[in-house]
Amino acid sequence: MLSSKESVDSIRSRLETKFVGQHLYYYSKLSSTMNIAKQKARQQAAEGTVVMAVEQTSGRGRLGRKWISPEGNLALSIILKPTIDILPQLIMIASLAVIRAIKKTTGVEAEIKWPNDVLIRGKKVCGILIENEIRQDRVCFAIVGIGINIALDPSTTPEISSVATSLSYESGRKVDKEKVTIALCNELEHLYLEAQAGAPVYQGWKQHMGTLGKCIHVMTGESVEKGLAETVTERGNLILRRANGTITEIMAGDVTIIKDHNP
Ligand code: BT5
Repeated sequence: MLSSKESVDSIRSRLETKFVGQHLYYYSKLSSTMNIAKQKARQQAAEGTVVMAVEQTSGRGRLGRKWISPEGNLALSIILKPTIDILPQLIMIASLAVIRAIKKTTGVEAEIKWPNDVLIRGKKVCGILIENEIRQDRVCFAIVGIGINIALDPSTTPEISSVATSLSYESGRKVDKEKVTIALCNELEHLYLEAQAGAPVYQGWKQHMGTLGKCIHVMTGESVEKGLAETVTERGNLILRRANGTITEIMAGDVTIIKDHNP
C-alpha cells in the first residue's frame, strides 16, 4: 500500500533529524493519518514515527469536524512521547514549526490564529490536531496531526473556498511538498528538543500570534465570549478582556475576528 518508496527514501535521506521522520510510512490513500499513527503508537512505534498520506478520505479536525485533504496537500501525523509538562507546549511547537517551514520553503509569512490554525492573509493554510493517550499522570503518546494546503486551489473546493488558502496560491508558484515535509520535521524536532532542554517555545509562539490585539468572538462548548484578545498564557490559554473590563481565561474554542475594533 506504500505509495512511493522513492518519495520516502528521498525525504528520509534529506532529513536533518535524529528521530522525527526516521520511521516514515507513506500511504497513497487513508481514512486519517491520526488513526494509523494511533495504531502504530499502541504497537510501540518509536518516538518520531511519521504517518503520511497522499489523500485522506476521512481527515478530521477538532470536535469531529471534517478536514478536506485531497491529493497535492500535506497530511501527516507524528508520534511523540513527551513528559506531561511538555504536553501543553506541543501545539506551540507544532504551529511554530509550521510557520518556520512555510517561511523557509516559500518565503511567505504566516501567522497563528489561536488556538490551532495557521493563516496567510487571514485564510487558513494549515490545521493542527493533537490527540493524546494519558494513563494516570503518564503520557503514553501524543499524536500531532498537521494538514497543510500545498497545491489546493481554493476556488475548486466550495466547502472551504471562503476560508482556505494554499502555499501555491499564496506564493504564486508550485511548491515542493517534500521540501515542506522535510523542513517541518526538522523544525518540529528542533523546537521539541529545545522545549525538553528547558527553553520554552512560548515567546516565539506568542510573537506569531495574529489573534492578539483584535476584537474577537470565541465560541467555547458552553458559551460565546466577546472581547479583546489581550494575551496568551504559557500554558497556551487565551486571555480575553470583556467590554466591561473583566478578564476571562479560555482553554479552547473557536475564534472569529470581528472587523470593527470596538469590543
Ligand atoms: C483543524 O481542526 O484545523 C485540525 C485539522 C488537522 C488536519 C490533520 S491532516 C493530518 C491529520 N489527519 C487528520 O485526520 N487530521 C490531521 P478545526 O480547528 O476543527 O478546523 C476544521 C475546520 O477547518 C473545518 O470545519 C473547515 O471549516 C476548515 N477546513 C477543513 N478542511 C480545510 C482545509 N483543507 N483547509 C482549510 N480549512 C479547512
